[in-house]
Amino acid sequence: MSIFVTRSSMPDYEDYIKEVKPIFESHHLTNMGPIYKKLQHQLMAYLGVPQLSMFVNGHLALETVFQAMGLKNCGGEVITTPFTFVSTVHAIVRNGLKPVFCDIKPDDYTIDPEKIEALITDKTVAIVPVHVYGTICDVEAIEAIARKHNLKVVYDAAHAFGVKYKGIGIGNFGDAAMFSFHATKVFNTIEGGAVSFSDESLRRSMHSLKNFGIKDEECIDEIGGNAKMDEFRAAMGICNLRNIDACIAARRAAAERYNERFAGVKGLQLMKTQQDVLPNYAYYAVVIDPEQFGETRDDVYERLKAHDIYARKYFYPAVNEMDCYENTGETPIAAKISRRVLTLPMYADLTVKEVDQISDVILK
Ligand code: T4K
Repeated sequence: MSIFVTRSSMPDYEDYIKEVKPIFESHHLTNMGPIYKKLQHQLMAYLGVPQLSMFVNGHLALETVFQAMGLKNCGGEVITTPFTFVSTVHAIVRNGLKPVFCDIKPDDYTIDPEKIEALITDKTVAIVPVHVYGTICDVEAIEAIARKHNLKVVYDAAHAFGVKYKGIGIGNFGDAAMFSFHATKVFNTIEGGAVSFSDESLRRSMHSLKNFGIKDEECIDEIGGNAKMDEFRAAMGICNLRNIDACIAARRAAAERYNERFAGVKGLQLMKTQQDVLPNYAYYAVVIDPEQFGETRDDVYERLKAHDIYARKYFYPAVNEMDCYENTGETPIAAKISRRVLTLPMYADLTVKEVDQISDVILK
């Protein structure tokens, strides 16, 4: 049977049917109904965040934050990483903001805070770091820079559901953090996403901008769109949240098995274990040095494919090498990592036997 890079976690069928039954009785399908509110409160407790606004997907959640902060079309520059899924940068650009690419650290692939300050100009309005693969950014160094230069920080925490730093939910760092609840994520609502934040003024805007800017029946005071999470997706979230700890524990077992199998293998750089971090094992990435390993990343990708195993090149090309952002910014480390990285299958249902099967193909 084919093994893909990931496989959506599914709730028990009966559990989901039970959860959606009230929708059939109430006919209340969307527009922040009771199931939306129930999930919102459960997630605020699970993530340990004071405010959470839920969206139809993570991308629109991120896009909306910039507008809610008053940054849309302000002519500002936003410092971000090119080593991410393209959504991060699209969200910036679709707000009329200019992305300025900062290089990443070679050991954990997150934005390098030591390189941020040199990119700050009088037009810089925000920093958008990404907790790539669930590996957290240097949140303390980033906060110090942001405070010194009076910049907003919006984390793309699409991969970081449930991650904690020093016991604090990762959504509490920065001015806002976006989580993705896409089918391929640690926690899914089929499609979905959310933004956590603490500023009360942001709450009203986040709420209204995803609902056409409607304040009340007769007052529309912002130019919003439509990006609300509906009741069926919220029900999926409620069911999946019941199993989340078991899902993360199963991912952990798979990650530990990969680590065991790859320990000491020359030319394979494994993911860094971070101090004071409760991880979520969202992705399992290896960086392949072709000289030491004897094969390129693409060779390994093809060999796995020949065995019906579909690893992915997340994230290649680096965003500033994509056709639509062509050659913007000097980011040699991101360029190098993106050419060498391979994300291996990782999901809650992945068995140790399958991890061994994948590892055998890579190691032979
Ligand atoms: N920021 C970052 C850093 C992100 O990684 C993402 C999304 C976002 C922002 C935006 O968040 P969202 O708006 O998506 O909430 C996938 C996902 O579509 C995307 O959510 C994700 N990042 C990105 C890294 O990966 P594809 O095009 O690579 O996915 P696809 O369809 O090839 O699926 C990969 C594998 O997953 C399949 O081979 C099988 C499995 N799968 C897929 C689907 C769609 C399932 O098991 N069930 C499914 O329903 O983009």
